[in-house]
Amino acid sequence: MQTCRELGIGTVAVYSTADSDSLHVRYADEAVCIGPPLGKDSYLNIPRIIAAAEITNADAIHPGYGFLAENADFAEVCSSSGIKFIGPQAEMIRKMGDKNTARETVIAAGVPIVPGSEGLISDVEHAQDTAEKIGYPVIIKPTAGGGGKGMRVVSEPMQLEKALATAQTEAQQAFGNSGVYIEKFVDSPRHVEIQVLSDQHGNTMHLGERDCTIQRRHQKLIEETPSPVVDEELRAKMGAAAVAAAAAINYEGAGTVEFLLDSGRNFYFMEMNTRIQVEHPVTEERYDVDLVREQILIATGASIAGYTFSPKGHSIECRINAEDPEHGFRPSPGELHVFHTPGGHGVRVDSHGYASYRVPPNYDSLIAKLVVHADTREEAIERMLRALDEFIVVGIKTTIPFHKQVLQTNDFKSGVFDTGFLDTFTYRVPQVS
Ligand code: MV4
Repeated sequence: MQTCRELGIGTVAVYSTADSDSLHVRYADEAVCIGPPLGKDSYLNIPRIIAAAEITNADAIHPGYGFLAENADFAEVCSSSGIKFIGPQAEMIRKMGDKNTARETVIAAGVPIVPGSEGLISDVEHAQDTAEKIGYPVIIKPTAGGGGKGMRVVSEPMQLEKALATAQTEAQQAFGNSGVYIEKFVDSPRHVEIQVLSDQHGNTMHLGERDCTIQRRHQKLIEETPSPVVDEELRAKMGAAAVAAAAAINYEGAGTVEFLLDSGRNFYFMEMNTRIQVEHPVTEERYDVDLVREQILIATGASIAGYTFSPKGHSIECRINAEDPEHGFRPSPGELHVFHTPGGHGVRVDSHGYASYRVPPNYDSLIAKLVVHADTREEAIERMLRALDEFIVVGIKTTIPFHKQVLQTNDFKSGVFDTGFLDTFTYRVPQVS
């Protein structure tokens, strides 16, 4: 909506009754309540959202990064209702949404993938043959999953039959699709993803990587660009692979191609996210670009041919969640009695919060993205620590003190760590807050 205001485009917010006091509702030119808190009654209710667009005469819908952002049926309904879905066409979402299809699609485009099954696993014998051929440990993944949901690591043949049955049952329950595939398990990888932009005229480009290795239970907590372990040569290779993956489906819009990077700096395609992501601001800061503006321009048919970027410096994002790091990151909803956000040179805060706002218990716990930009990684870490100190939230627990501790560890400062980082990190209750 900030971008729309700059472009002179009017905005309509949709909201559930749990979000009537959220800042996005106040910021919009118009707002339409689409129902009660449960997703199926509001934010996941396609007819209600289309109705809100129709009564307000909306030309387009920006799906954000939650709920229906990667829902092919929604993109299709928008299109058949004469509303531009700001993002890719339904078929593109479908091709990447089914992870086994995505794998087969990118293999054909020459993108490196982890050795694994050819197609979905048909039966136990197929699973055994595949695992013998690629070697243990292996990982079973649901084809309808993504983001780590429902994955199972199998370290020896004895466990395979049972793990397969459990994975298939869980996949059926969680996604309504029991299809699974098998990959060689990559030990202690880093999560490095490439930002891509594709226009409607067949042009695709990449805007470098984001390193999202610091995660807890598949929830990213800290993201940065550039990755401390990616050099110009590797960036060019990963960038070309990401562009090939997007081009293979004739992609449109902003997308992210996710890779695992192993300790030998080999990279493997994992999945493609066909939406703008939470962590896109780190790319915006280093590349000096408004990615949402690019999404909107691409949706109107603008060309990206001739775009060049001069990436500069280092950017880090810390996700400020309404969670209690002292108690296993349990949700901590409630009123923000004080909400003082940091500022100054190189500091950006994206948030729907304000003093007296009540964080509802219904949705994701992200309340702010704290993003810094500086010339070097060392200076970005110092700036982030300064900004975290300035960020005052009274009323609920947040991840702010957790971030302060992570950023001061020698492992984080060295830049050399893997996705197991938080398994060995112990949060200590601060003596003075
Ligand atoms: C893997 C893997 C190891 N080997 N695939 C998790 C998110 C999903 N997109 C892919 N994931 C993984 N896939 C193979 N063949 C390990 C993970 C993984 C992981 C990846 C990135 C960041 C954190 C992670 C935590 C656990 C597992």
